[in-house]
Amino acid sequence: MKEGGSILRISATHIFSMNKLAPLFVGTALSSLMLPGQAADNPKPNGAMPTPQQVNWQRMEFYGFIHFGLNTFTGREWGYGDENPQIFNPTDFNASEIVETFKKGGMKGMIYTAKHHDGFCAWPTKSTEHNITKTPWKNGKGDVVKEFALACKKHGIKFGTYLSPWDRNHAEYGKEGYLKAYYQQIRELLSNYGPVFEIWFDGANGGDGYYGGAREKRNIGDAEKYYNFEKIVEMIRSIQPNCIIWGAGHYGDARWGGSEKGHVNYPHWSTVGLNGGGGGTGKRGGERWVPAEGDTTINHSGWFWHQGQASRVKSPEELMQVWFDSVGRGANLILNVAADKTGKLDPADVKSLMEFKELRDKLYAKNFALGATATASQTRGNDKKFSPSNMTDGNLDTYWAVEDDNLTPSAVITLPKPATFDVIRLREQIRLGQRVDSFNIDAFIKGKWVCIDNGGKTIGNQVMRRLDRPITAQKLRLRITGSQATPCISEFALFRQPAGAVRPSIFRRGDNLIILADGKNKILYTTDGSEPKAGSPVYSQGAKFSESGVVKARCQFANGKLGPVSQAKFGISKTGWKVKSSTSGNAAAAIDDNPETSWTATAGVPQSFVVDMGKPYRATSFSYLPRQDGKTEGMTDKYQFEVSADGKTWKKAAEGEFSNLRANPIEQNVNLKNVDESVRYFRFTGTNALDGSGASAAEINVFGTPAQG
Ligand code: FUL
Ligand code: CA
Repeated sequence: MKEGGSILRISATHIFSMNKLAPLFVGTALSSLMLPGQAADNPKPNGAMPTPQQVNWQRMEFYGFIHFGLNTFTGREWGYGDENPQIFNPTDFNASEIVETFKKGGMKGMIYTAKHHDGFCAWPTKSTEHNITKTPWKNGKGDVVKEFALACKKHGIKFGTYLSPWDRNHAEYGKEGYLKAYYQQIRELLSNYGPVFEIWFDGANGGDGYYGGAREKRNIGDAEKYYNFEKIVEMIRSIQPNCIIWGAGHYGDARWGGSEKGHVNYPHWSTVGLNGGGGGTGKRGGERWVPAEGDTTINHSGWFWHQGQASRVKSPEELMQVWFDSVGRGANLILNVAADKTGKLDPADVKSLMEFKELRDKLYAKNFALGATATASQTRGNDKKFSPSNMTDGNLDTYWAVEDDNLTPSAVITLPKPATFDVIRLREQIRLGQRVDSFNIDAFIKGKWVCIDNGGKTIGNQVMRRLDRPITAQKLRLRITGSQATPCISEFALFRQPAGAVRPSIFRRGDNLIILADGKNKILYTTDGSEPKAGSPVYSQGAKFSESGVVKARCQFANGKLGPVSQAKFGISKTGWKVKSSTSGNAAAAIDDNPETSWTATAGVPQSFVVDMGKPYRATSFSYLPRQDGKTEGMTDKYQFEVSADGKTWKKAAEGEFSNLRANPIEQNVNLKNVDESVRYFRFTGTNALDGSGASAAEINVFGTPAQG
């Protein structure tokens, strides 16, 4: 790829000379040259192309995910498969209410986890006993899938389903027998609940599980072969040809965005190669059209609902960043909002979802380029059908095109009146494939062209480019600087981001509490979990906070009004902590408050370290942050946590599995059991680690209160 600055210089001179020498490029002159009845052919499709179903799906942009099942009641992210269905008994589940909330949040559909890795089927399946009929909920007569499907129909959004291939409950998992059950589950879900817009085949296959009591590790080898996705896809097509198949190895219609943060990479391609998935970037010129979906949850605590997660909800501004990094790069975004044990969404999540919607509504309130007139360096066959004004007509089906051998055309749009904007959105006509490699945007400011974006790479389904600051102009120029085949551009739109809410950022260094806002307004804060209000303590530099708990803060503006609340959860301050011993590795790195440094033990498990917290606490929970450097070696996925008052006699306070670290290496919170006395020492042990290495930890936190007396 060329360096941005040189693209800028070359193209600027090119355009200047073009303006002087070639008055024919003016649009009105063009149309007067057109001969009646002259019609140019459509450009030939380029490489891999989407199916009509994929085009419709890519235009959905945004839909919801809901994780709700046995894990909701155990607090786990991955159930082992031995959970008793009797624990599933939501007291206030109302599918219609949930779907209505999703719809109000701007979601065009929702995907429900009909079966997660624990194997529990939330509908009365005939394929396994481990299902909803064995629960006390509605006396075993309920059907969560049906209720969601009906609610989606009622509220006019699309229904989709997640059906985990990995099944930690099924006795035959890994063998032929399981497949029969699994295919039946797919058939039931696609035959009995109306149209399913998307079916999700999760790629996680963790190995060990209950498996009908065997409690062992099962290796399925090549997942694509074992599940026989080729056959599965054939079956799905025969039942619901419009269903988008997510995952499914080489046979699916849509792919993972590459992280569970919802982000996809830029440049970004909807195409992938014959042999690879394509991950978050896709493959330029790839042979298959398999667009990406960015997936993430609205809450930092995970996919399922967890006790106390209200303090870990993502702010609307964080979600906006996710939006630009997924939808804004041409992928779809699926956002999870989990239901709790009562069957309701968490009010904190819902609040953020609605504020996120408000921010998007404000962003999209006006497309300043709509109805702009346009001229171009070339128009295909001088045919009006391919006019550059197709980019500003609000119709995604019409597009501007040039001759086949022209890979670097440019077009100028003139807005109805000058506008101030800071987001530029472009789209290619993806029905003809994805073509553009790079582009620049200029604005005509004070009598000359100024490049306002020289970093444009792919366009594809869509790209949203955010400017560092708003620009006011009436004339804009799009310069395509590289393309695989003649570009076909269907949209050139301009928006203005809503003014950002002043929401403080909260940190802690040692014992020092640091709360930053815009530097102009007063910051009110609390450390007891309550909402700061008029009269709450005013933050000033030097404030200390050494306990564990939730700090909340908001600005109070000159007119007395209160700004939006931000929050951060802290463990017990580690200033008085010391590593007492470790089996290997530098354990101090796991208690240095720095997520970028990690304790990494030498190969082999178990590996452990002991910390002296300096004084006794009533410890209630601890958290484990896996290594954050993008590597998975040594991530501790099975652990033990012991506590001691004197560093000599130990008591096990927790043990278990950290699930899903590979795809989603977020902080893991674990409640401690049997801890009613003072805890001064803890021992963290990694009993199993990913990828055959020794254990590791980027950070361990402990939550609790100083012991009394
Ligand atoms: C992952 C799963 O393992 C998680 O539990 C979750 O369902 C997420 C959407 O996909 O791979
Ligand atoms: Ca660290």
